[in-house]
Amino acid sequence: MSFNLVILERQDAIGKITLNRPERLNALCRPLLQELRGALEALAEDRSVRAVVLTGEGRGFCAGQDLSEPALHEGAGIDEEVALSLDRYYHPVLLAIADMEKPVIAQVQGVAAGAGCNLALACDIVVAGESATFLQAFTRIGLVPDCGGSWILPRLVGSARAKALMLLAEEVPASEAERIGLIYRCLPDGELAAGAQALAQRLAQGPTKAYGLIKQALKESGAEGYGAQLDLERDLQKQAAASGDFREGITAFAAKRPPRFSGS
Ligand code: LHQ
Repeated sequence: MSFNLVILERQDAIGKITLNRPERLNALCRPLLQELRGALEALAEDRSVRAVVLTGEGRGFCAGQDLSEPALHEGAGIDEEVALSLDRYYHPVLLAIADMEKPVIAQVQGVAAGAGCNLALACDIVVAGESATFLQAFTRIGLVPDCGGSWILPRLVGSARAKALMLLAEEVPASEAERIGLIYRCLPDGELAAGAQALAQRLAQGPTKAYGLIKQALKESGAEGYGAQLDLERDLQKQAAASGDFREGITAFAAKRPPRFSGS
């Protein structure tokens, strides 16, 4: 597989994947998600790689779903397209991270919004620069959290905070994210890359098998299972994507104006 929308690098025992659409704040389109899945699978299979870093090129980590993707603008069937995107393009990426038998570190600079926020939180350890922000952007466009958000957020920060984050869609600065346990560590911007690299180096020298087993144990600690929750999120997202408010949200975004939600 050749890579254009992600950069795949290997250095010693560390694999690094960089989302590479900086002009769109690394928004996630289907081709990018396919490459991301391919890169994750390549690193999963490479026994010489023992830790993985996921980051973004440019001033943002990832702005979530590419809201200009043609499939979201084709009118009838938009809900089906959203559900299909989750099933076919997002879930394989998230499961590749969850199933990866080595630690994955998210190195977050700038904004991590919507699916981009939950992509970062799906990683095993999240480190962020002090100017980074985490944003459950979904309700801003009339959608519900997907990409494992409803699974991971209550586990990280408790139900009260998780609900507020998801309902209010407010930006959480990295320092606050560290304080409430949303992420592992907030670092000075100038130390982010070196900090993530040092963590990866340490993990790459650690008990890789044990790390894989720890990930398995944590993954199976939920009552219904991660896959079932992803399926549930898909079904709910399909309903949200059929709403008038989603249509308004995406139209307002394109017109660069605040949305006027009607509750429809
Ligand atoms: C973008 C995006 C973007 C395209 C910035 N798309 N271009 C949904 C449906 C289907 C399946 C799966 O799951 C999902 C879940 C989701 O992810 S829904 C949530 C989608 N994401 C958002 O709603 C966030 C939208 N973006 C924003 O609110 C802002 O751009 C943030 C707060 C992220 C950053 O704001 P700024 O730092 O002020 O940057 P900007 O808005 O000026 O963006 C820079 C450029 O990137 C700009 O393009 P332009 O041509 O004007 O320079 C944006 O249009 C573009 N961009 N996000 N998601």
